[in-house]
Amino acid sequence: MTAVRTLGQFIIERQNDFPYAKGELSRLLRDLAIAAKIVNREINKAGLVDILGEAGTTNVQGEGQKKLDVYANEQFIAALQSGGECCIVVSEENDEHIYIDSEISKDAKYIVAIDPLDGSSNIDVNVGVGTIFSIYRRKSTDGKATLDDVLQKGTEQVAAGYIIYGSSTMLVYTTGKGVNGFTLDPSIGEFCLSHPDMAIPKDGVIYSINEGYYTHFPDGVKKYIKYCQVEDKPTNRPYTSRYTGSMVADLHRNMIKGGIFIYPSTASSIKGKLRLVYECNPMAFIIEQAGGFASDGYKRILELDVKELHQRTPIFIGSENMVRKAEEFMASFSPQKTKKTFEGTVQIQ
Ligand code: AHM
Ligand code: MG
Repeated sequence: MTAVRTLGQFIIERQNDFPYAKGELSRLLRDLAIAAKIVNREINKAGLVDILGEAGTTNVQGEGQKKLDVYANEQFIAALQSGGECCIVVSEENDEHIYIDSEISKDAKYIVAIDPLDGSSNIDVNVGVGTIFSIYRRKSTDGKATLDDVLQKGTEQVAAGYIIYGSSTMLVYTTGKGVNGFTLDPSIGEFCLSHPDMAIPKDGVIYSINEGYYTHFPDGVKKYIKYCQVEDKPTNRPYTSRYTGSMVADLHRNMIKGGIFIYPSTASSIKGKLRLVYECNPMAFIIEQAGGFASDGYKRILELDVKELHQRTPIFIGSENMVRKAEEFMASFSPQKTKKTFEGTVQIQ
């Protein structure tokens, strides 16, 4: 019989991967996992208690908040507040970043960005949803951490992960040394290592995009979709289309099976829909650590400048060869528009 390795044991074993590690990051990951279990419990009984539907409020992006959005947000923030390792939380559900000022957090070095409930419109119909988190170390060395500590490039992440609340609940994370997945065993209430050293195939046959917006996509994306649909046996085309409405669920599937997920710019939303800080950067870090790639159609996601908390970006992410092919279509049919300024050539689209 193989011994079960819990997330807690695994985190402690891996702590020595970091020189001078004092266990702070390990404790932070533990706090996030505890909140995930609480949120999971509530999601599992969502149909039975009065937690389905709208909360009657909107977030900073003007999106209606579901009751579970609000609940998940509160749980993750509470876990980070009481854990003592986090000095600032950024959440999709809060306009501004939140300082944690408590006595136990006065020496906290980490900043956490979260999308507490990704794909929340799936909740009311019992389809998978997720949580995404990203962890940075503050750059400033004294005083209160600042907004500059938050606005770091994706390459500066020290850890990132997601939780998928699906037919089973999984926590998948990276600290920059590969990707490992843990499945929640409800009988013992522990995340147990089930997917060690996850690797995304270099090629795949799945493309995930909301084709309902087809007419609003840039030409490069339209041509790439047609490329995916054309019959060509040597390259396994036509590909299969799969899209759930939760980036976490779509990317989790594509990471295991091989595929590409795209949320491009549209005519009405030139920067796309998904947010860089707490959706695209953490997923890009995880996918790159698994051997894949993430691009905004032209540049690596992890190297994009971060100027605002709720900044949006188009994203092409998944199996490396598929993302590179999509980039070729963007370069040929939707070349980037630039203009010359005193500061040099800047992108205008
Ligand atoms: P959310 O975090 O507010 O739930 O929104 C993000 C989600 C992604 O998970 C998903 O891929 C996308 O929005 C779906 O949007 P659309 O309905 O426009 O396809
Ligand atoms: Mg989201």
